[in-house]
Amino acid sequence: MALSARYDQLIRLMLVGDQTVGKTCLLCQYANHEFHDHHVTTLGVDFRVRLIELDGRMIKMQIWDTAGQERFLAITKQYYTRAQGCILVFDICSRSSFESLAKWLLYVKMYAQKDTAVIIVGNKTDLEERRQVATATAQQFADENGVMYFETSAKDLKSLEKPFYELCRQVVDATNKSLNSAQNNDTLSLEQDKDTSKSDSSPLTKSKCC
Ligand SMILES: Nc1nc2c(ncn2[C@@H]2O[C@H](COP(=O)(O)OP(=O)(O)O)[C@@H](O)[C@H]2O)c(=O)[nH]1
Ligand SMILES: [Mg+2]
Repeated sequence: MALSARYDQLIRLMLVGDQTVGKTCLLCQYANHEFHDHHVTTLGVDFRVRLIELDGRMIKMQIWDTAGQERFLAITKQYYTRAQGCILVFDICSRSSFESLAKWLLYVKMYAQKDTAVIIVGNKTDLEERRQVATATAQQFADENGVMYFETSAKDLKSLEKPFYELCRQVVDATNKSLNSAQNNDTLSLEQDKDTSKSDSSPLTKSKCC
């Protein structure tokens, strides 16, 4: 069996955000340890994979890279529905890309599943001198929306490990939680079935003795 095929769980993540904030670069760096200086417009969607170990289990992350333009929304919409985790990316050197976060959050609320995990990433920290969005401002926005905030540079692989790891953890925890509650429901309905069969038998018992 190929090494890449050995995993315990597959999770689907998605990168969203305005055009040129660095979504494709983040993904290339995280999955393939490469950085590209030139911008190539993402057409619709593209994906890459990366395996990480979490609590002794191998998790295969399938990470979808979407185009930031509205004209691709019709295509990307269906990916929201399947994503278990979303990374909302903005460029710390672009105030407008930060202001767009409200719109991207709205799309997640509109099209993704209710329990989809979300994090916000402020990218391009290597361009600190051109920063337009203070860390505290972005952190406050994240806090107000109940999500975690991270800052990254697509040039620095180390800065990407934590956000992806945290999102992966949130998705795995949510999956375990829903599996547990499904199992509890099964147990409950089994017990209810037992009870019903008991009460079903009681009229018989009664009719016997009367
Ligand atoms: N300095 C710097 N440039 C970046 C970073 N991330 C992306 N870029 C550049 O920003 C441009 C747009 O990146 P891209 O990944 O194509 O953006 P996307 O449209 O969001 O996918 C490209 O020229 C990248 O080289 C980063 O962290 N630091
Ligand atoms: Mg792109």
